[in-house]
Amino acid sequence: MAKLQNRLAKLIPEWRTETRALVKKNGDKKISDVTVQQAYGGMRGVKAMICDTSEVPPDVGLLIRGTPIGKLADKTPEDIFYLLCTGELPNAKDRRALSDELASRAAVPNYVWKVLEAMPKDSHPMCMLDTAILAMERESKFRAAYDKGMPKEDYWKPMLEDSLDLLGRMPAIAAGVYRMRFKKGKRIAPKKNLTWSENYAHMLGIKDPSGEFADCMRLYLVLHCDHEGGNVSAHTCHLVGSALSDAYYSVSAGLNGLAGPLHGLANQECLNWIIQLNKQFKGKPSREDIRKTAWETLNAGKVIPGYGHAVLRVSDPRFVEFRAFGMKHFPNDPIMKTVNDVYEIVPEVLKEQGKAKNPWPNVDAGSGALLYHYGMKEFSYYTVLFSVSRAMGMLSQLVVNRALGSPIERPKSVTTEWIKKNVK
Ligand code: HAX
Repeated sequence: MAKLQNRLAKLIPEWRTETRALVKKNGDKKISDVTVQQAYGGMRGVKAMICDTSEVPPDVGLLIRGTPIGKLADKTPEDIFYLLCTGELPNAKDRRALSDELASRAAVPNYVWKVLEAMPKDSHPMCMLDTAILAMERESKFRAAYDKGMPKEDYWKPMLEDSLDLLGRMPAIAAGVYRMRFKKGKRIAPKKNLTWSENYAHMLGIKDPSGEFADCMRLYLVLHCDHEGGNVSAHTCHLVGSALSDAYYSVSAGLNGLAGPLHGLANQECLNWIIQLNKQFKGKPSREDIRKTAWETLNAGKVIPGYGHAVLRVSDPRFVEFRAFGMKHFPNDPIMKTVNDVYEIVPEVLKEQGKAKNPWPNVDAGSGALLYHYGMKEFSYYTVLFSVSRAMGMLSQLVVNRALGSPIERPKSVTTEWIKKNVK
């Protein structure tokens, strides 16, 4: 094993040779057909892009470079970023080197705080995070090198530099957003010798005498890291990056997509749904109360947040891990209990209704309960935590795509008139 940069320098030529040969030999082979339903239906199931960092088999759930996410639940985010980028877990020395590397890049430029301070006080934390990332675009090493003129085969190098800079700074920015937006007092400086996730937990300033919250953050950042290439945030990031926009433009754009209620914002909405349920039934909703409330939500034309998925057709293994963590550490917490009961009832209700293709919980069904338990009660912040983790997936995908020389993405659209004329 070796330092991330050196390991990639060794692997990338091999990947290039392999993919070139694959395309040369099989370039005209078909991997997908597209139906009218798919063209109007959000391209579900259309195989039209490559993502090597992770995949989501519908009946299994997330695999990071082939390893089920459940088997990685005891790892650190540094392990995961190294794995996403290279396909290999680092040894202890290289994990530490990556931790140190990220820590050495953690200083946030002062103008970022000024930009955030100038924003309206009720700005959404996601808007603050995305604005902060975009504001730093002037620092892009990729853009600087591109402007100077660099050969295409070197694109991945400054992209990796930007990725490490951005990842290094994200915990401090995200924690700063938390403390500023929710009036938690002054920003907290990072500590030397803490890992990336430990420092994030530390800078948030949540009381954590046992270190359990820091462990919850580690798990949170590991589980949300990536979810193949076609989800809204990953695909947006990839699309923007394909125009050779740098990591700041691309990740900010991707996170704007994560901020949508059908995507990353669902965790905020999901916990809200659970809390309203508990409030309405004095902290102890019965199975019948849950069933009735689920039907009321559906009959009001709303979705039940945290359930259903565009790709998955099983309980999300990330939900399984969050639930296991909650049940291990605080099984009697009333919110956790309700999350658990909802898990037993809502899939039945969705099956009875018969619309959702997947009645099972997704990642957002339980994650908020953990944060709430540790005293982080600002729901609108939850997608920021998700973002810090998902940046690992987006950035590793950008690095790999630059390494493989992925072209600008430009699918063909057709008009409804074209469909009418051409489809019998
Ligand atoms: N509650 C009620 N109805 C649901 C539903 C849910 N949880 N999930 C799907 N449906 C409905 C859809 O709205 C759709 O209804 P219409 O035909 O009236 O439009 C129908 O079932 C078929 O949808 P689908 O094919 O099963 O699901 P989609 O691929 O279209 O959508 C979504 C996938 C995740 C957007 C959807 O399941 C949903 O809205 N879930 C609730 C929101 C949520 O939890 N989002 C987070 C997903 C995970 C994620 O990306 N996190 O970041």
